[in-house]
Amino acid sequence: MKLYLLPGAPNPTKVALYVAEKTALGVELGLETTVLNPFKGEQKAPEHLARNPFGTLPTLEIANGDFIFESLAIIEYLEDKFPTPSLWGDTPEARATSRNIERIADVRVLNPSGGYVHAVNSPLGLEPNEVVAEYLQQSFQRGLEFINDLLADGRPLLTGEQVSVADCTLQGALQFMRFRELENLADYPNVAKWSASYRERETAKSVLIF
Ligand SMILES: N[C@@H](CCC(=O)N[C@@H](CS)C(=O)NCC(=O)O)C(=O)O
Repeated sequence: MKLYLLPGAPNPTKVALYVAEKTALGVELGLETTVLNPFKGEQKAPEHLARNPFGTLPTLEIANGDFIFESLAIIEYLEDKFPTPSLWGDTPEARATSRNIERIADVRVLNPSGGYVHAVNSPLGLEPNEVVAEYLQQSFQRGLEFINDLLADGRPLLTGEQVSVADCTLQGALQFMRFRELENLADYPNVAKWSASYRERETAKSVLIF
């Protein structure tokens, strides 16, 4: 399987952290990874558009030659291929809860914070837009507030004692804000504590560049 990534970007980081966590648990995923250079526009080059017509990353070429280009679909495919140990949890209830938290981290934090970064200080050189930035900031702040409350019970990781896909997703989002010096967790002390602790993991150190 061939996995294509972009450095520092939220969705590729989510998948790269998932791969690092799964590998650290002893699973050999058998991935050949290629990192594209966004500053050279490699994600919009004809070779990549042939894999993924949206010209985005991550993209995974799977066993039958198909290309999968939604980060969660990539993770679910790898979970289906390598179900144990699971990065969702061991019971239907644990899996439902961790999927719920992951969706909140993705839909309510990663997506709006990614758009916010592009509206304020885009690494791809997009025009700043204050109105869009304000709207997206309010949106991801609500997501962070929820996660901050969730962590108030002292759990070390987002779904409890064990690492899950949710941790990978939230850290992918926060790293992108750090990259553009826009991360501000002052109002979310539990998220700040979780993030500092997560970043001490060897898996995180092997992936995160900001
Ligand atoms: N919904 C997709 C989003 C993929 C996406 O937009 N990736 C961004 C990086 S986070 C990208 O490739 N941006 C470069 C570009 O659009 O040129 C997913 O979950 O993977």
